Amino acid sequence: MESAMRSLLSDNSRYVESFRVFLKNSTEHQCMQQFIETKLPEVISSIGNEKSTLDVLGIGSGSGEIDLQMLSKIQAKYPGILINNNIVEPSAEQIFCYKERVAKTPDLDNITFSWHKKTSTEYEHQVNEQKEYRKYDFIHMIQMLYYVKDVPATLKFFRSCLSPNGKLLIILVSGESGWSTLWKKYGPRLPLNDLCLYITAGDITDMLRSMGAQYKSYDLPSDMDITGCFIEGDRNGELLLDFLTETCDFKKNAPSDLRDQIMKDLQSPECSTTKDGKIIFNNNLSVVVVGNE
Ligand code: CQA
Repeated sequence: MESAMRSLLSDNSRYVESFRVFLKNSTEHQCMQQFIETKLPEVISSIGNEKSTLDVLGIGSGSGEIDLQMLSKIQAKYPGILINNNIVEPSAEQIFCYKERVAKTPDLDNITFSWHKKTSTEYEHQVNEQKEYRKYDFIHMIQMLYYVKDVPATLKFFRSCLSPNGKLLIILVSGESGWSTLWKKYGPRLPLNDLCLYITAGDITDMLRSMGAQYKSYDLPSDMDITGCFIEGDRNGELLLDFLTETCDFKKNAPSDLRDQIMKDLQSPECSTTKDGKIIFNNNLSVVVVGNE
C-alpha cells in the first residue's frame, strides 16, 4: 500500500525526542549563539535610542534558551534599561520550561516576562479584535515561519508592530541548505500536512523585496552529523531521519523506493559532505533582519 506515512508533528513526544537528537548532532544552537555574540550587538545598536523601556516580542520562543541569550546582549548594550519581554508560544509544556529557565537564571531583575499561550495567527487576531496596537522595539521569529499558514500576511502584520527604530529578526534554513534540496525533490511525497510549509530564507527575502521592505541577511554555516542514519539499528539515526523527513518512523513506514532514494540523496553533495568518515548534512541557516523603513 502506498504511504502509511504520518507527519512527525502528529506525535509530539517523538518530535521532542528527535529534536533533542538533532540539537545534539547539529551546530544549530551553537551557530545562533555565535551570531548573538558577534552580530546581534550591531543589529540592536539603535533599538533603544533615548528609551527607558524596551518592548521585546518573541514568536514561537519554545523554552526560551535563545531568548535569554539575546536578552542578555540587549542588557549589555543598554545597561539598566527596563525590558518588557512578551512571548507568544502555543505549547504549554514549552512555556512551563521557559518559566523554569527564568526562575533559575540570575540577573534578570530588569526584565518582566508575559507569556501568551497562542499561535502567532491567534495573537494577530487578538490584537486586531482588541485594537491594542502595541509597538515593539525588537521582534524575533526563530525557526518558526514554517508553521504559519500565510507567511506574507504574518510578515506584514509583525512589521506593522515595529516601533520607529524597531527590528524584526527572522531565522530560517538557508535556500542553499540540504533541507532546500530535500524539499525541492521530495516535498510533495512527504507527509506534508497543513501544519508545515517547506520554506527557506530565500523565500522570505523574495517576499520582503516584493513588499518593498528593507532587510539585511546573514549566513550562518551549520552542520548536522547524520552518519547514524546509515547505521543499521541506530536509534538516534532513525530519530534524525524522522526529523529530516518530518515523518514518524520513516525507515519503517516509507515506501521502499522513496526510502532508498532519500537515503542515497542524503549522502549526495547537494545535501552533505563527507569528513573523517562522517556524513555531514548541510544545515546552513540565514538570519534576516528587517528594519522599519
Ligand atoms: C512543534 C513544531 C516545531 C518544533 C517543535 C514542536 C520544532 C522544534 C521542536 N519542537 Cl509542534 N521546530 C524546528 C526547530 C528547528 C528546526 C526545525 C524545526 O531546525 C527543522 N525544520 C527544518 C529546517 C523544520 C521544518
